[in-house]
Amino acid sequence: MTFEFSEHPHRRYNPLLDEWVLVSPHRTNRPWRGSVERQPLDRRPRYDPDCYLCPGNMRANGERNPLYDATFVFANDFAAVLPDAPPAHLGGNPLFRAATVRGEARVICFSPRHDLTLAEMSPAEIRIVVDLWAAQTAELGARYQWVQIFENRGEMMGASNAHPHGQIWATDSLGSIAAREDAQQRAYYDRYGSALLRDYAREERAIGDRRLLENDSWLAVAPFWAVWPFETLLLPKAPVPRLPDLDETQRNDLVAILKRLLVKYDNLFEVSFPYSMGWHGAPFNGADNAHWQLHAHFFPPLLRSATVKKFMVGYEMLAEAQRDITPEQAASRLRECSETHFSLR
Ligand code: H2U
Ligand code: ZN
Repeated sequence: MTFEFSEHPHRRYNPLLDEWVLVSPHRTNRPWRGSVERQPLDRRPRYDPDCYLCPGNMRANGERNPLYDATFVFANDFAAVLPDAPPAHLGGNPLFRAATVRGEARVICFSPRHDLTLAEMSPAEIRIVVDLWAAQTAELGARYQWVQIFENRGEMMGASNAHPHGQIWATDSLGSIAAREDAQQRAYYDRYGSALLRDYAREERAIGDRRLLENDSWLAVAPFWAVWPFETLLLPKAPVPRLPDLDETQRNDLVAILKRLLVKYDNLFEVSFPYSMGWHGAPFNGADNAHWQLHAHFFPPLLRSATVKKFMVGYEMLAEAQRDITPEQAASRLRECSETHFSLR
């Protein structure tokens, strides 16, 4: 039996996290039947008087949102981290370690329109969000080592509200995943003298079967080591450490590729596609960070329809993450998806 990535069980290495994923393609070798369970179109009002993110409405803490007309950022009323948390200390027992964490959490409304998603917003509107992500990163990066920008979209991902919004958590230390990506990129740079994600992007562009989208400044791929069925990694082609470093062209190209990717996602199962996405850029630590390359991860939970999600359970909680369809198959399905949003057809 000669080994085929598309046929035989194997494990793939994630060099960003120093983790492995079990791939079991033989379980899905049946061809895709293309069954799309049509969901009723989720028609929301442009303004929802009960939404705590809509312009002019009252939030949980009694404050009223301004009548914003593009984006709006506010300090999270239930922030997970606080700027003035007292120092944590728990003695010297290695089994009971704790650490102080200080930080800030913000909520960012992408649009005053309650009924839109990033995928449905215009390029000009998305550009304002990109600029805001960059500005927030720069502002908080002056005070905190790590600025985590993210979006939880859809009830399936635990988003509390359908109003288009994301979050920012800035902390004085690197979270575990951020720290691992930092260490892994540094180790690769020390060993090979080039940046892991820049080498990776170059290889993926040459190979092509995991590439989803590309424009002058950006590349979107289904990573070789992806865990989530339709996971995507979005990478700038030129060296860029962080969001604020993106120039005018790179920002406009980001808007274009983001919109195309999100429309494809929505078209895959003809549903407003749930996901968690977020940006990883070099830590604000005063170091040179030549090993870092800015990137965004998209982790969507859906597996085979608008309602069937992947569960990270059993073997995955106890041994290792696992997937059935290969990233190459996922990439091919996404490449076939139209770039016109299904709600407009
Ligand atoms: P998610 O939908 O990703 O959970 O984000 C919504 C955030 O909004 C959540 O972190 C905050 C919650 O704490 N929030 C406020 O800050 N004020 C409110 O009035 C309600 C929710
Ligand atoms: Zn709203």
